[in-house]
Amino acid sequence: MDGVSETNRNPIHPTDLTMLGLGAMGSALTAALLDADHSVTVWNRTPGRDTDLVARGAHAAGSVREAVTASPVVVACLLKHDSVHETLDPVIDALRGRTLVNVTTTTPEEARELASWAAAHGVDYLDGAIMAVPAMISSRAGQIFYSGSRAAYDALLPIIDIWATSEFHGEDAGRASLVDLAMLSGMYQLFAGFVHGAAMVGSVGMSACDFAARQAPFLAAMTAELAGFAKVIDGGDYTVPNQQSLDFSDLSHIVRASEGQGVDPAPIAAVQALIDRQVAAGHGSEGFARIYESLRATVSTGQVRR
Ligand code: FVH
Repeated sequence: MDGVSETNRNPIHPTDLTMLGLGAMGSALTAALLDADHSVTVWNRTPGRDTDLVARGAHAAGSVREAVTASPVVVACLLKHDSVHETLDPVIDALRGRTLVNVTTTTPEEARELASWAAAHGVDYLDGAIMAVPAMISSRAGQIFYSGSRAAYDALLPIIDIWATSEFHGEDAGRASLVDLAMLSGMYQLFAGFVHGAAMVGSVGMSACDFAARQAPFLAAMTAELAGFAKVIDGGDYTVPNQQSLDFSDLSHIVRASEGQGVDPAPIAAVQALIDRQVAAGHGSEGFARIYESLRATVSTGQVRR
């Protein structure tokens, strides 16, 4: 016997997949599966969030255990790492021999923890990081990064690819989350940059909308620079020609302009601090991309590398 008890083997309504969590995202993922004629069992902590999905053909489970035993594949689309453990720890025995696809946002370490917890209980684990909002599900515009069990990814690709463009990032279960959060880091710093600028011009009565009308196309055009920075970073040589030097990238006038308007310069001051570190280390004539070394040094060794 493979440790899957009789009741777990003969669920009330065997289905292709089970969805745990019917929030905005879980509901969108379930609807997409139903539209693609997959059979889905659903469960949500708070009752009453499955009405529409059941009307569209989903099977409502009365408990987490019933939900888990209904399908060979269990998808967890809950709020955070704790909610995954709170929901699944009590029924981990029922998950044995099945595949858990966790698309709940977690940190890389949390994803790795879930992967080893799952492995310890004979559960195949695939971690997913959703780079899309619910409205983008079922479109190619959305992306979902996966890492962990390659076998699970390959076996499930025809199904999970219904949700968005899928990309596998390796057997390290934390990698998909790392790429996801790194991209979100860039997005939020861009948003913070816009809001800081809006505060600066807001101090003289320009509306954020007027500012956005100028800032959005400008920032969109500037994203073309990313590939150039990336090439320099990957090459590791910050002296290659045709770069804006760190010395020329002195942003202290922007910091003073912000302070002069009574606006907290925190977002731009953070960039200046990264520049200052490299200039102080004697790299002022090298390219702006060298601030990468400030960031990397802090993370990797704790020792500031000169
Ligand atoms: N919505 C989005 O745009 C983003 C896009 C990128 C990825 N995220 C992540 O997806 C996970 C689910 O997010 P969501 O948008 O569905 O979130 P909610 O609508 O707030 O629903 C949350 C569901 O989680 C259940 N839940 C919360 N805590 C617990 C718990 N302790 N035990 C069991 N279930 C829990 C909640 O149940 P209930 O409140 O209805 O009882 C919802 O089903 C998330 O990781 C995003 O970061 C979405």
